[in-house]
Parts: sequence; C-alpha cells; structure tokens
Amino acid sequence: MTQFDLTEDQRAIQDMAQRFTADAITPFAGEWDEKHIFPRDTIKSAAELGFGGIYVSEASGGIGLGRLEAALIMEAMAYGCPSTSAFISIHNMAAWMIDRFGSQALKDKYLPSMIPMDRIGSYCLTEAGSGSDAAALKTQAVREGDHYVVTGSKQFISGGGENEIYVVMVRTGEDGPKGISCLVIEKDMDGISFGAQERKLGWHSQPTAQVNFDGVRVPVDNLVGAEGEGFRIAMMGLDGGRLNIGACSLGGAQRCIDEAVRYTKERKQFGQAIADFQNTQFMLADMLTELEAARTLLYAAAVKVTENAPDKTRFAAMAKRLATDTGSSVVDRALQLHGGYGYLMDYPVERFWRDLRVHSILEGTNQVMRMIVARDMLRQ
Ligand code: FAD
Ligand code: 2MC
Repeated sequence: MTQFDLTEDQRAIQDMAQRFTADAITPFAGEWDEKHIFPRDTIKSAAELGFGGIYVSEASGGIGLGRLEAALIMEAMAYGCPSTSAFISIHNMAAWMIDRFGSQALKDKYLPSMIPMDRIGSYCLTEAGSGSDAAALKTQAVREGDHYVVTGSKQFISGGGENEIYVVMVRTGEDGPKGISCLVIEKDMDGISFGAQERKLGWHSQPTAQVNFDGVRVPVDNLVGAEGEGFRIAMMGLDGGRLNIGACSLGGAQRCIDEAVRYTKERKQFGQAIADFQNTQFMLADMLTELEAARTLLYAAAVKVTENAPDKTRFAAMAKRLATDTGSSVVDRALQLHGGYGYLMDYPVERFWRDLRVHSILEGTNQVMRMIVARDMLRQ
C-alpha cells in the first residue's frame, strides 16, 4: 500500500491493523461470507487492539486517535473483509457520539463495556419511510416523568438483533431536523423487538434487521446531548462514518488490484500471460491511478474532520462518493480480468464486488453526497 505523508505513528498503526487483518481476518473472511457467520470473537480481538474506540477520547477509555488513523485501520481491515471492517466502523460511530455529546454519567454507563466491544453499538437513523430524507423520521419519544416512551421502527439496522446498544434518533418535538433527539436504548429493555434478518447481496458477515420499539421506557438520562440536537449529532457521526465506509472501499479495491496482478501474471491465453496484453496493463494502470486519487482525497478529508475544518462535511461527502464509486469500479474491472473464474466463489473478487456495492448506498447514497457538496458550493 502506498503512503500519504504518514507519520511514523500512523505507519505503526497501519502496520498493526494490516498484521491483524492478515492473521485474523483474511484467512477466514470467505467462510464468514459463504456461511453467513458473524465473527464476534474476531471483533472482540480487534477491540483488544483499541479498535472499539478508535476516536473515543483516552479519558473515556478509547485510544483517542484522529480520523486519518481510523481510516487507515478500516482500510487495512477491509483488505480482508469490508463487511466486518464496516461493522466495526459503525460501532465506533455510535461510541463516539456518546463520548462526544453524552453526559459524564452516560459515558460511565456505556463506554466501559463498549470500548472492549463486550457490548456492541448500532446506529439507528433510517426508517421505512425516511431513508435519504432522514429528517422526516417518525419514531416518537414522548416524555413521561423520568422516562421517554419510544414507539416506532428503524429499518436496515446493522447489528440489529445482535448488538446490545442502540443509538437511536427519535422525534421529541416539531417536524423536521430540529425536533429530533438522540437516545441510547438497550437490547433488553422491555418493548424492543427485531425483524427477521435481511437477506442481502453482500455484507454477509454481519446481521441487518429492523428494530421495533413498542412503548420502550428509556430513562431521560439516556439522552445524548440536548433535546432537539439529535439530527446534528447524527450528521456529525456520519461525517466520520462516511470516511470509514470510503476507506473500506479503498481497502477492498486494493485487495482486488493485488489479486488481479497476481492472477494476470499466472493465467496464460494465446501462449502468453494475460498480463502481457497491453489492454491488461492499461486496465491495471487505470485501476491503481484512480484508486490512488480517491485515497488521496479521502485521507485529506479525514484530516479535515479531525481538525473540525469548516468544509469537513463537504470533503467527507466528496471523499465517500469518490472512494465508494471508484472502489466498486476497480473491483468490477478486477473481476473482468479474472474472466469466468472471477465470477466463481473460488476466488475472492466476487465477494468484494458484492460487499462494496452497498457502500454507494448506505451512510447516505452517493446522490445524497452530491447533494451535500452542491448545496455547500451554491451556498457560498
Ligand atoms: P431512498 O432514500 O428511498 O432512495 C432511493 C433512490 O432515490 C436512491 O438512489 C437515492 O439516491 C435517490 N434519491 C432520494 N432522494 C433523492 C434526492 N433528493 N435527489 C436525488 N436522488 C435522490 N441505516 C441506519 O440508520 N443504520 C444502519 O446501521 C444501516 N445499515 C444499513 C445496512 C445495509 C446493508 C443497508 C442496505 C442499508 C443500511 N442503512 C442503515 C440504511 C441506509 O442508510 C439507507 O438505505 C440509505 O440511506 C438510503 O435510503 P433508502 O434505502 O430509503 O433509499
Ligand atoms: N454536521 C453538523 N450539522 C449538520 C450536518 C453535519 N454534517 N449536516 C446537517 N447539519 C445541520 C444543518 O446545519 C442544519 O442545522 P441548522 O438548521 O441549524 O443550520 C440541520 O442539521 C438540518 O440540515 P439540513 O437542512 O441540511 O437537513 P435536510 O433535511 O435538508 O437533510 C441530508 C440533509 C439530506 C444531508 C440528510 O438528511 C442526510 O444526510 N440524508 C442521508 C441519510 C443518511 O446518511 N443515512 C445513513 C444512515 S446510517 C447507515 O447507513 C449505516 C450503515 C450506519
């Protein structure tokens, strides 16, 4: 993997994540995908390296790194399994929201078990009727004394049914973004239930399910930030999440480039290695060039999010859009270079093709990313 002006510490973190991936993820990821295995033990091992609280502050027990370091870790783990890497990213987003906006009591209540991933976090924004238009969400939280009574349903929740902690965006006030608040809800609270596991094209190593709330009584103390701040908190969480999803595409695409180089050097047709055809060489050259360009933008955006730069949201959106579209396009070309064998599960490329496809859809579709960028451009 090429370097982008990384410090010695950043290289050490990248190296640690790459070694962890080579030992604990890459050899097993194909089986996780094929048999739909959720690798909870491996996720727990990742947390032992600090990956359960990458940008949670050290004061709260996290490893307090920046967003570029987080992207390096996600990219490295996605080289083995984009689905598992992304799952760990979502947990990090939820833990960060509690650390950044929660009261001290809330942090004390949840983070000590979340950082080691004894309890794993989900992020719950999407509903059946509000996907891209997230501010239209309808899940209600009505205050009754010291509790909110929560009723509604969240769609497509990563970790749904498996995870213990749900960071949930709910409506406590008026229509639109200003009436939204953020609550921490536990899996075993009365009135919470889960839909059947979704049957998906990819991301087989992690569960996805609807999460239903039927009069769930949640202590008022479980509010993250103030009432009405939930949408902003959710969006700030996604600024980082989108970088990580982009990084997962970079890692997956890099793996497929490496697989394509190896395969095209070995595979012979017309009496020569297919790597000797100029078409193959030009394809490989374009794949790497485009991936490096996307990687450079993503790392730059990550630094902006760490530094809380005024244009961080625009950069995170641009980087997510470019990295995920480029990643999928690179993997598609790697599959083509494998010919018919690329379509078989005997080679890993088809798994990456399926896993990366959803990165252009979730954590905001790539159309929504363009909307964010264009709105910001036209506002100025
Ligand atoms: P829609 O919003 O209905 O969009 C359909 C199409 O219309 C898209 O192409 C979209 O880009 C386009 N479109 C919509 N509005 C506009 C517009 N204004 N201009 C141009 N085009 C537009 N959500 C969570 O909250 N937590 C999770 O953990 C989570 N995990 C997920 C895991 C998986 C496997 C999947 C598939 C989804 C997950 N999601 C999760 C939900 C995901 O974020 C949404 O699917 C996504 O935001 C899109 O919403 P939607 O599916 O309702 O599509
Ligand atoms: N940081 C801080 N504040 C933000 C923000 C950000 N990144 N983005 C928006 N806000 C604020 C914004 O400033 C505004 O506040 P104010 O009125 O005080 O200025 C408020 O939030 C409302 O913002 P908008 O007016 O932009 O809201 P709008 O309703 O137009 O929608 C949009 C914005 C489309 C960008 C948002 O709904 C969106 O991101 N949709 C996509 C949903 C999404 O990404 N879902 C992902 C679910 S998670 C997932 O998929 C997983 C796998 C975990």
